[in-house]
This record gives sequence, structure tokens and C-alpha cells, in this order.
Amino acid sequence: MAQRTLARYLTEEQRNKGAITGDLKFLIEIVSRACLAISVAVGKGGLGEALGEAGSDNVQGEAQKKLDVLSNDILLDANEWGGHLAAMASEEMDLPHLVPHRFPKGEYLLTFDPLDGSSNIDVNVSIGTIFSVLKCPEGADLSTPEAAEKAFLQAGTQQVAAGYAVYGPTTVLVLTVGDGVVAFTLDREQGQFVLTQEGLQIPAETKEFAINMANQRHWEAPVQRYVAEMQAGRDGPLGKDYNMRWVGSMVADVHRIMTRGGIFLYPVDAKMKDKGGKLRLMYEANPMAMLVEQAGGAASTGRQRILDIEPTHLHQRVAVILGSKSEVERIAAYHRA
Ligand code: P6P
Repeated sequence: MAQRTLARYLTEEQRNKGAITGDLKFLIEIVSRACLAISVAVGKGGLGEALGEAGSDNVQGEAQKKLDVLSNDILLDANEWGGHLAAMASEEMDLPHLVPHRFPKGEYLLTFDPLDGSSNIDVNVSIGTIFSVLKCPEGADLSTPEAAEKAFLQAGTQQVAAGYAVYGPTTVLVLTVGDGVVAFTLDREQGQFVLTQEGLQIPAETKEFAINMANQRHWEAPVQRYVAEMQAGRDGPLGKDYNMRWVGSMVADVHRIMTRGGIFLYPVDAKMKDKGGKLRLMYEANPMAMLVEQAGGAASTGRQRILDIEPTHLHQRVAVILGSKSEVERIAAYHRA
């Protein structure tokens, strides 16, 4: 049977199921080609000109890597001419990027973290691109970048698509358009994404957790209790041994969970309380939460479902606890106790 490429999958979702519009199909294909270009740049490593610091800081106050800036530019350049988008927002830009007047505007908004896990770029550890698609509200004020921010402030339940590309030993694009989760592996010889997994399901139970243990002294009591019980292993209240993984790239940790289960935690802690957490809602937590829920998992701040959060500003941060449903439900119960 002929390989099912991303283009074929999207065409089937559009034609056979009416799950997506032609413009959304086009948008996702464009984003996938941008991810392919980023994969090529990332894959060059020291052979290219793109390792090291860019010499600038992003809106988060984080030093930008050259590949952060390059990846952001690749996504902007790929998406602004197509006529499917009204505006884009990125971790790397303070304000939304409006589609230039010389191009037609479309009905969608795109948010992205162009290269998540930047601290891992120079040490050859997996990194990734995360993206989320929203509908642009009717009559939204897109007269200026400042005015356009309001159009993006929609709860995660409003996302029409979400996905990530993980640049690891292979480049894999994981996607949902609200009809389950599918994964495509980049065939470098053909230069296209080929369907390699569909109907991804996160096991409800797990024995693997992902958290940065260096922050343990800052955690709130429910998180302290939850992690201590897993560390107690089979002699503790959970009666089983757990293992820990922490890549330092959300995309890599989430991809492992999408593939074999687990729970990922970046809680609000005493160190990050004033900022609301470490991870960003609009282009990290929300797209990953949509993917995880579409794969039968759960995504919570510990106190509320991430997808229900009504955003107040574009770069707002949030606690993220996501993965195997029974684990997320247990730690949420500890937060209610
Ligand atoms: P820490 C990468 O900078 C990131 O935003 C996520 O990809 C990752 O999960 C997290 O931060 C790592 O944070 O504090 O462990 O370096």
C-alpha cells in the first residue's frame, strides 16, 4: 500500500471526514515544511553557522540561541504569504506578527515555540517545535500588533489543531486536528513526513515520572507528597517502583509520554510563583494539553484543567502536570486535600 504522507492524511481528514478546512490543511502542511527546514538546520549542528548564542534576549528574558532566531524566522517566512493566517505569535517575539498588507489574511491564528529546549541545542540533545492553531475571532482588531494580542487570548479548548516536531535521532511530527493523535516520521530521502503511528493512546497507568528534582525544596506540599510516594517505590503507599526521566526539552519528555506513558510535571514553585510558573500557556501548555487529552491522557495545573484556562496575556505562564490520566487525577486529588 502506498505510504500515507501528511498531505494524504490531511486530505482524508478534510474530504472524508470534514474534520478540517482546506485552509487548515494548507496551514498544517506549511508548518510541517517549516519544521522540515528547522530539522535540516538543527541537523547541521557545528557544520552549519547556527550554533551558539544570538547575542539577544527574548521577551522571557532568556538568552536567545542563533537557532531560536533562525527557527522563528523560518516559521514566519513560511506562513505569512499563504493567505490562511491572520497573525502569528511566538515565544521569541514580544508582540504578535501581523500578516503584511501585501498578502491576503486568512481565518486562523498560529502560535508557536519555534525551538523548545534551547539549552540542549549545543549539546546535541533532542529539541523541538511546538505549535497551536486557533480561529481568528470575527471582527478582531488586527490594526496593530498591540491590538492583535487580544485575538489570541482564547482558552485551549478553542484550538482547532496542535502539534510538535521532535528533532531527535529521527524527526517526528505529532499532530491532532481534534480527531485523535497521529505521528509522522520525516523521510529525509523523499523530503516528506510519512504516517508511522495513528490513534496514539497514553496508558492510564505508568511507572515513569519527569520532573526537575533540583527544584524539590521549592515545591508545594501536594507535589512533595506525590513525588515522595513515587520515590518510596514498592515499600511505599503506591506499592510499585518508579523510574525518573528529565530531558530538559518539554517536547522530548512529552513525546516519550505520548509513546509509552508517564507523567510530566513543571509545577509552580516558590522560585517561580511570582511569574506563575516556568512553561508558557499559549504555545507550550495548551498545544501539549490538547495532544495529551486527544490521546486519552490528562493535563492539569494541579488545580484546574489546562485547556479551560482563560488567558489574560500572551506570554502567561502556568503550572503543567500532564500524562497518564490516573496519575494526573491522583496529584489533582492531593491538591484538593
Ligand atoms: P529546567 C526548555 O527551556 C523548557 O522550556 C522546556 O522545554 C523544559 O521542559 C523546561 O524548560 C526545562 O526547565 O528548569 O529543567 O531547565
